[in-house]
Amino acid sequence: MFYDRKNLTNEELIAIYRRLLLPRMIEEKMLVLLRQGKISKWFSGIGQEAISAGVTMALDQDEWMMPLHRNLGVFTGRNMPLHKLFMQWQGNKDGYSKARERSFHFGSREHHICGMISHLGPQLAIADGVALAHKLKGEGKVAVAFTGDGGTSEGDFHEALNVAAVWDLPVIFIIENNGYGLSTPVNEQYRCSSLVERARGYGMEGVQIDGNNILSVLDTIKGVREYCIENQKPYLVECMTFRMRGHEEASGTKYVPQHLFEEWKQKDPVENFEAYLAFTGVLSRTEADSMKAGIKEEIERELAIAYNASEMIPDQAEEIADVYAPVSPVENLVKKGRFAEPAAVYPSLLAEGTAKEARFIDGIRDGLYQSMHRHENLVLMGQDIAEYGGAFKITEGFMQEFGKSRVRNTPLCESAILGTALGLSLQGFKSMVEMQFADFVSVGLNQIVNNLAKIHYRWGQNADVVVRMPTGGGVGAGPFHSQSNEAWFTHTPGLKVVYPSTPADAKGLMIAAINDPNPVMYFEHKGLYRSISGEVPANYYEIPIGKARTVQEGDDVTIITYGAGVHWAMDYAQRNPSQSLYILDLRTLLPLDYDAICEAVAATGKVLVLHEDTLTGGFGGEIAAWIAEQCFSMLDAPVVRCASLDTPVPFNIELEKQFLAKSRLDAAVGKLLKY
Ligand SMILES: Cc1ncc(C[n+]2csc(CCOP(=O)(O)OP(=O)(O)O)c2C)c(N)n1
Repeated sequence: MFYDRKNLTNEELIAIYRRLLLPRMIEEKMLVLLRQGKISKWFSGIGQEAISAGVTMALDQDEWMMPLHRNLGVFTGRNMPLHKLFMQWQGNKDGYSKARERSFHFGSREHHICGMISHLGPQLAIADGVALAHKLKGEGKVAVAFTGDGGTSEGDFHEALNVAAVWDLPVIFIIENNGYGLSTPVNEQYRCSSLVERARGYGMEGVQIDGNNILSVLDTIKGVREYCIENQKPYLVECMTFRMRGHEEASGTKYVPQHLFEEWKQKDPVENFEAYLAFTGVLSRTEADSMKAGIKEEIERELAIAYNASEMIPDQAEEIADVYAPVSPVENLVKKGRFAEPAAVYPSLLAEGTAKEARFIDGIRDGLYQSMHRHENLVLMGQDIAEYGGAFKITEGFMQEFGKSRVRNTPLCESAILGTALGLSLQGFKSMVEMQFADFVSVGLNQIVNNLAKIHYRWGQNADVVVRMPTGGGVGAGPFHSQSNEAWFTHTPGLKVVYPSTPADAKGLMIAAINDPNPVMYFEHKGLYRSISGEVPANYYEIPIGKARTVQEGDDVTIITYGAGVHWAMDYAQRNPSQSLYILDLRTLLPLDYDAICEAVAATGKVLVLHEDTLTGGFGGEIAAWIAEQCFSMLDAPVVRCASLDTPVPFNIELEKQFLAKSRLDAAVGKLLKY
């Protein structure tokens, strides 16, 4: 192997060797512990260490890295205390994830490492978000994301590289091409002759290098980093390497021809560099041996600390509390009074004082608008939201006022933009991602339910992201522009789900959602945008997340509902003045206002749960179950659900009427009244 030391001093070369050697020696020890059953799983990077070690050394310590399961050298390169890493792998509470995550699936803000989720590809777009934050702040920094060759077949790879190219983001994408994705060889993964060829297709530069040569990796990444910062562009680096062990230790290597092991053994990154240092007289074999002895001792010492880690005593309250980031006291200030900040502080789009006839859409717009004034670090992202103002014109005029860097048209790639939002959050930004229609969230679902939702519980990082979800039917828009999909998210711990039904709530919940440091799914019923109006204060105020609203009190039947259902219930009450109805608007579905539900049940003892979503698995089932469990003694009748038909949403307006829960509301209330 040819090494070009350029102007590296002997001391620097020795330091590089130590960086390369340390992960190798830790791994060798871990493999022993694995056999002894002291750790449960191990993804080996033996043979690939030069990549992690070289890339990490080429960066500043405060530049974010998004490593994967074979990148131990990233973690050691950032000087993470070994005993804490060992505790992590042993599943001790004092590890980096409080024993909630395995192997390398964790991060550390202190070390600017963002942990992977098992799905691999989602790591890439997070780097886009971090790089966007650097760009917006005018900082000369890069973000780095890793992928294997297998991971390049994921849509997330394509989306992340495309966004980085289109937005001119300083991101270095590293492909570790080790010939296999688990057992599948690269010729069954892609048809291009080399993966770096793809760079040209995205409009970015790329280079293929020997990933086993530590000096090549270090020198290349140093140069690429300068290029990315100077030109404000991304760069693709394909590092050719080989995985000397199985995908993980239990899966074996039978599928790899023996001759490949023999060939790549000759290219071992550690042994070759050691030989080079000995040959050039930089570090003799004896000196190398004494360095190894020192590292061995350090590993044993740190392991001894890890073995002394405190015993796991599960604490349910702590587990539940850590699912969400605490809402900071500053954000709570505005909750003290509904109208805490006068409009003069944060300008409003509404008329001076209180707009009497603001539409639902005006409430959403004003909440967003004032939040843009309140939070200079708030970035809006979505398809066609800039010049065009969004499919429903919610952000019309925003780009002109707040600039294109904060009101961003995105390529058509929901997953990458949600990942970008998480990356922004790592850098202290807030973001709002607009789904053009709630239906399209399905192609970004993974980032929401696995990354944004779980990250705080997994390693304490919050995802300060609001996802706007224009939802619902009633206008003959067919199966893919009409769905009610809130139940996809209420089932996911870590998310908050809000669903306003009035213009004033739309504004106050938008402000609350943006102030909240957690991921909030903000459902807005499209049918309400321009069909309902009401009083909306021009002040900057929050409607607290998790608080329901009693629409009206009554004695005969309670209707618990949200969104369009609130208006169906009010319409029913108007048509049936002789009946005394209690109507509860939940406003937030996650977390639920159980006290308000209890009060509403107690008022009548007859409960109807109404929603536009389909019946089976709809959120109404959860509410009904909770009432049955907790309020049984208050009930005079079974809890009845009124929901839409268990079919996709049909296009024809008559079919859709039949589909919607509204068409069965009268019968459902009638059924309850008979008890
Ligand atoms: C979305 C998804 N599908 C499947 C898997 C299972 N899986 C884990 S690693 C892996 C192979 C990854 O190959 P590559 O990206 O080349 O990385 P390597 O493991 O070779 O370093 C597979 C299929 C997964 N983790 N995520």
